[in-house]
Amino acid sequence: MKELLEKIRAAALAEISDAAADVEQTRVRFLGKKGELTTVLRGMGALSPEDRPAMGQLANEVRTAIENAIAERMARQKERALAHRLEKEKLDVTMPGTPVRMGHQHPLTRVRREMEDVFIGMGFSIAEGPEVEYDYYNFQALNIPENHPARDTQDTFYISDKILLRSQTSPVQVRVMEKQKPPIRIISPGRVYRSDALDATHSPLFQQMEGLVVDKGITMSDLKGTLETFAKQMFGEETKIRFRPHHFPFTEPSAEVDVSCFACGGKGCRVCKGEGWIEILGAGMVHPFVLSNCGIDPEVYSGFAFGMGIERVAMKHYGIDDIRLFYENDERFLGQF
Ligand code: 2NM
Repeated sequence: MKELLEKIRAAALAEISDAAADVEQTRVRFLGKKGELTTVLRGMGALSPEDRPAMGQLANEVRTAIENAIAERMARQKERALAHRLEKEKLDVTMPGTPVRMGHQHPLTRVRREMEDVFIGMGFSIAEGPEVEYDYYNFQALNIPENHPARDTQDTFYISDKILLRSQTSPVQVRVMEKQKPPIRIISPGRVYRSDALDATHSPLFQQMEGLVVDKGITMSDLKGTLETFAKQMFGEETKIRFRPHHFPFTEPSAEVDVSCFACGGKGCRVCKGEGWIEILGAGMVHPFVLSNCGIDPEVYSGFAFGMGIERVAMKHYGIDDIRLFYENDERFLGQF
């Protein structure tokens, strides 16, 4: 029996140190219920009482040796598996990242926000309204009845007889005047529509920013001061403004407003086409009819209004000579801003 136990020990240890062998199978083969060592231990009862203690001790030694060898091998296996995993999952946190292509604001958005900031600085709030409008708000309330010639210069897209795409953002201001008692101090930036053929300076969709101030005692000098402050902040402290008489149905008196060319300072250059001045605005004192159409008493209140195209400001600002570039979404163009 001694030889048998030693043989079992040698066989088991050999198998455990064989890297190709499965230790679980080894454990079952020697220590399992029907394992070789277990079978020998079961046979102990047949030994004489004198031999039993020594054999029992040896058998226990063999068992412990096999168990320890298995435990050691399993621990080594676990260690190796961990080392392998760590190697595989190695992460160099100092490696430079994959560059992310960042987008940026559209040049028109940038210019619009810049314009908004100047007016917000003067105490204006931003008002918005629907792009699909009633004929009433877009024309009639603004003193442009049916068959008025201004309907031709502001020809737009009709949804029905009474509903159209707004040709200006003034309907927003009419809506504000209807709802809000003066003092009113708002700008209304947004998209407007005209059925113009697309060319370098015309687009059937463009953006406007209009402004409106209504209160007691508002005069033309408030209008001039406001626009001069805007022009200086937007185009530079040296900028001058110039009013030329004009006609709009919704203002009286009305004016077209030029700013001195910020490219040449007024001497005349390519940007201002040799004029020294650039036309960017229309403005005037809100017509008394418009005020009363909106429920504001023109005997008590007066107001000024102005409007300008955002594309035009952006084109002059960046030296862009074709409005279509803003709407073609060509990255070669947009990427330059
Ligand atoms: C312009 C030029 C002049 C204007 C008028 C009004 C309103 F609603 F108060 F009557 N809003 N905007 C106005 C005046 C717009 O755009 C060239």
